[in-house]
Amino acid sequence: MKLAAIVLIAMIALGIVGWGWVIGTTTSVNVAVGAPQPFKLTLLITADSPWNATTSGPRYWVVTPQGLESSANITLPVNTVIQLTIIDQDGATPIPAQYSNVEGTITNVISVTNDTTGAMQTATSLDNDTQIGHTFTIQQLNLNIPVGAHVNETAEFILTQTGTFTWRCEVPCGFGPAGLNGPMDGPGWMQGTVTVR
Ligand SMILES: [Cu+2]
Repeated sequence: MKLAAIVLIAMIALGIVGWGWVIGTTTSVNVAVGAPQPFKLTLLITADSPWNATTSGPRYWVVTPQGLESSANITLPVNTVIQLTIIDQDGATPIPAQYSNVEGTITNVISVTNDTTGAMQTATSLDNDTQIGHTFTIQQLNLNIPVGAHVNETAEFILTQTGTFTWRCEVPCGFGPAGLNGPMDGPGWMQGTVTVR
């Protein structure tokens, strides 16, 4: 009788501990699965992609495990940390000063690694006359990321609004007297859409 009682108490205790463990484990697993993982977006800016038979220009690409894909239509998840890397192989072009400040990234910073020296720095702006190659800008979402010339740059941001928006480079890096033609007009070159969903 005594032994049976001890066994019963032990079984109840084990049961409680066991269920507690299961519930605890299940809960923590659910939290881990449910929390959105950061989304990685890697963009490459080539300096001289062939625009036509005789002319070449700078172009944004999306880097994927399968290779380079068009940047004409980029899809990003809403309410998720986007870890953006931009590799800029192009040089600097003077740009309107208003686009030299980092806006809309987490704590409004970018992290810039120089291609040649390997030196890394965080920055809240870049010099608009000498340091900026291009920008990755979504005006409708108040996102402006100046991209250094010949750098590997990272930034994190969260988009909280769903919809389709226009991304564009605000550096006059195209053809024509004002630099606004060609790639600046070309979807998948210096502009495109970002669909947030
Ligand atoms: Cu550009």
